[in-house]
Amino acid sequence: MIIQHRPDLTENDVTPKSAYLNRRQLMLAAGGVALSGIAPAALATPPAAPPWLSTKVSNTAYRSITTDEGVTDLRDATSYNNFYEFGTGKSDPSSHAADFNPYPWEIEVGGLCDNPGTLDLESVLNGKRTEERIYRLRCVEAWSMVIPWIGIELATLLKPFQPTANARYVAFETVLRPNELRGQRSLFSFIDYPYVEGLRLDEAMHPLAFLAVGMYGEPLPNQSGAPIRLLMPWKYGFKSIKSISKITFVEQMPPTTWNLANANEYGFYANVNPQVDHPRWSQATERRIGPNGDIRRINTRLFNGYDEVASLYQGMDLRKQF
Ligand SMILES: Nc1nc2c(c(=O)[nH]1)N[C@H]1C(S)=C(S)[C@@H](COP(=O)(O)O)O[C@H]1N2
Ligand SMILES: [Mo]
Repeated sequence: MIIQHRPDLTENDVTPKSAYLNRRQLMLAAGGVALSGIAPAALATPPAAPPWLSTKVSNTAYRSITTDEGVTDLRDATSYNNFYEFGTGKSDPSSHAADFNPYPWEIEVGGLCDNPGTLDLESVLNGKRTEERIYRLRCVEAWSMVIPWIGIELATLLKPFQPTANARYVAFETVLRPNELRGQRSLFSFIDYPYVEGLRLDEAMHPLAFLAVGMYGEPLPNQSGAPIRLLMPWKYGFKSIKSISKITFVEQMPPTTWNLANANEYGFYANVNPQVDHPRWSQATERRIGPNGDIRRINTRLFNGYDEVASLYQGMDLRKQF
């Protein structure tokens, strides 16, 4: 993991940021691990982000969405992960993060649009103001975190490609690199690769749909989906696909990884909903992994508390289209 001090922190900084930065330094100094059962970080060092990216991310001054909920420690958010490309254990992504080199990076955008093309990461961000958004992340497994991401609205990336009138969905793909991603080499896997996800076009264009290139003031570490990943804060975490290398506008609802693995348990929409249980467990509550590794059980909210998305689903039976 790349650790740098933010040169631009001032006393006027909002407390969550200063608090988590101090906390991070403390945790590093103590070599501490806040969540029990988490393996210590691997010794090998992952490839460093290019300086232009570190600068752009750490210079992000615009904080568009904040919260008064306690922010999860960086240490927990980057050592308790789901990223099956690195393995199925929660500590596998951070342990094996050094195997993966996401630089340089390209995203191919195509399908039903007037301007298909391939962008490198620099072009994705070029001329765009990055912003910080503190989002709740609610995994379908019933744990949750509160994480400060840095990035851009998904719509600002998508619109210039000019999706055509018959484009009704957007499909996303994670990079396929079995040489670097050991989970993609494993003979027995719960899921197929590449990891694929999808959104209805109006969901993708919603202002809350976000592409992150950083978190906690730094470029994304590999275990968190470097160099660019989706965040759909009103949906279960598996919709928030990591390390995106391909985006395609399509007419039909695209296949999605967890739905392919088990359609009875994981729907296409995957909107957070405390009234629609997973067949094997309740979704009414969640384990919130909060500051200082403190874990408490809290009630889960419809759309993870992001009520402003409700109009997207008017007239739909959310039990059937789960
Ligand atoms: N490519 C890819 N993206 C992925 C996953 C994955 O296994 N592979 N796991 C998903 C799941 S289940 C969750 S909960 C979130 C976890 O993000 P985090 O590890 O940053 O908390 O990433 C999602 N994105
Ligand atoms: Mo998840």
